Amino acid sequence: MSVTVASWLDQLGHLDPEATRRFLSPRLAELTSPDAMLDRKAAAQRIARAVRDGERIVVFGDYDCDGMTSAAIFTEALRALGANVTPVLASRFDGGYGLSLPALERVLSHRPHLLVTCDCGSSDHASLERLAPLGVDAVVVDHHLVPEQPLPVMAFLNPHRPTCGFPFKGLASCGLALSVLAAVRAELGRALDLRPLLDLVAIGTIADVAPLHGDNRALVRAGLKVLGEARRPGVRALLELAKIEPGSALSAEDVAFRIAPRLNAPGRLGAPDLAVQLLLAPNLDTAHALASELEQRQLERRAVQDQMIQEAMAEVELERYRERPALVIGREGWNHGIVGIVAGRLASDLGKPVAVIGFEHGVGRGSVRGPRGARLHDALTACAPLLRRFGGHQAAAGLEVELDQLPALRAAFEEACAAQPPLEVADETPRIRFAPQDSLAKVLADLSDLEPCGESNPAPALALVGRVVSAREVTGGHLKLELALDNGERLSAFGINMGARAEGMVGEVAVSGKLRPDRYRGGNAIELKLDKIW
Ligand SMILES: [Mn+2]
Repeated sequence: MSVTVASWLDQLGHLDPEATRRFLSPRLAELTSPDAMLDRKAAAQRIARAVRDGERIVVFGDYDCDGMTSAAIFTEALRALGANVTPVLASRFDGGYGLSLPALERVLSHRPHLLVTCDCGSSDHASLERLAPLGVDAVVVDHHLVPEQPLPVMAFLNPHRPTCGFPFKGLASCGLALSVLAAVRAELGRALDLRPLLDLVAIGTIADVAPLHGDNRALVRAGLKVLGEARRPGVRALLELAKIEPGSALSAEDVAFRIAPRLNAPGRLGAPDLAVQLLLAPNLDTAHALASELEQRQLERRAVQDQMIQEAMAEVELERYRERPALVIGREGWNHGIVGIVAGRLASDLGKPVAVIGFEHGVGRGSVRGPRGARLHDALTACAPLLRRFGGHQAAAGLEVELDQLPALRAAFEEACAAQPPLEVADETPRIRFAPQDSLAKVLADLSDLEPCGESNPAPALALVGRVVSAREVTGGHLKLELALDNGERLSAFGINMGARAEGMVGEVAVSGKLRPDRYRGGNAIELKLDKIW
């Protein structure tokens, strides 16, 4: 192993060789034993009975990637076991998150004997209570926070239940779904290969920003491989849309930025079923037809988003909101499936907490985002008397408000944000120092063993010192840099929007960035994508 990556592992605290081995090559065979997972057996027994007796099963998932992949996993595996299964997803425009009453109506229209909810259900008491009198059994598979009030269901599988002894709390719902299916398979004593479902587990886990350590690291590492093989028609069509060659090594970043947004697009426009149908498409023809519809939604989503950002920024300039401590902005007709993306963009551009609200008939639903460290839930709590509803986390929250409360909300939210201690803007990218005895190719290969990188396992940037051979500004204001390293190698580096730094850049420089194969030049060329120049 390269000295560079070995010293990084030291820094991470991987001093024990066995723990290091598990980190670098996690195995599915070493997943945490699921025996202590509360209600796993009960869930599997009830689902197995439905399979055996040919009962109608509805699998209900939330509208995001974790919910839809969980629903797809249950649907595909249970169908393979011969079950009668219909997937149904929550809709942002018909009931919103979780098993709302309108969602329950849609579930019941399929006249199920058994309902399995995934990625939601833990706090849907009102809907779940209605099932028993109708003779419908329910199994909840979820990983959201658990209210104290007991849930009226046959089995409630959620590692966050206080009495659940399963030690790894980081599984997303898609990981839980896979585990339940392994138990169903055992109950039925049937052969069923679960590995082809790992691509869906990778998508759901990464998109849900679940921690990429422990069991998730093993699941996602294996899942990315299955995803790259693209045997699933829907995945093959998705990769084509994202311009990713089947057979290439996918990163968690590819999933987060190129695959998940496409799957989310239909749900943001009120048609989440399209995405789950694509994931379940039985052949390439169907997959291609669904994928081109999906791409339409993706383009539509982007157009709506751009329009909203433009309108918001015009108002920011007109009303001089830049000078305010926080931004509250809302408009009749803004799509509330997209307000979250717009709020995130404005928060990062303006560097302050932002609430973006879409109003319909005088009632607004909005998303709140802010710079790292902002305490958004606290700020909303201070505005509670003005809100119909609010919830979420410190880092991302949602609200409902009436139109005539907007000016008062703006004043109260600004005041609450101004009262918070100033944010420390820290550069949080972990950096790994290049050891001159290594070759770039060796370091690049070792860095790929750290994948999947993302939540709880950030991708380190490589920091190195080199002598400037050439530095020039290229079209678009970018920087093209050629460095001579102490180990005798040449390295070309590329800095987005760093073109102005080229002037007068001579002698030794210290830089950092992401090392990657230079696909443009082909062969085994390696390039550094700069994130910082000292
Ligand atoms: Mn989830």
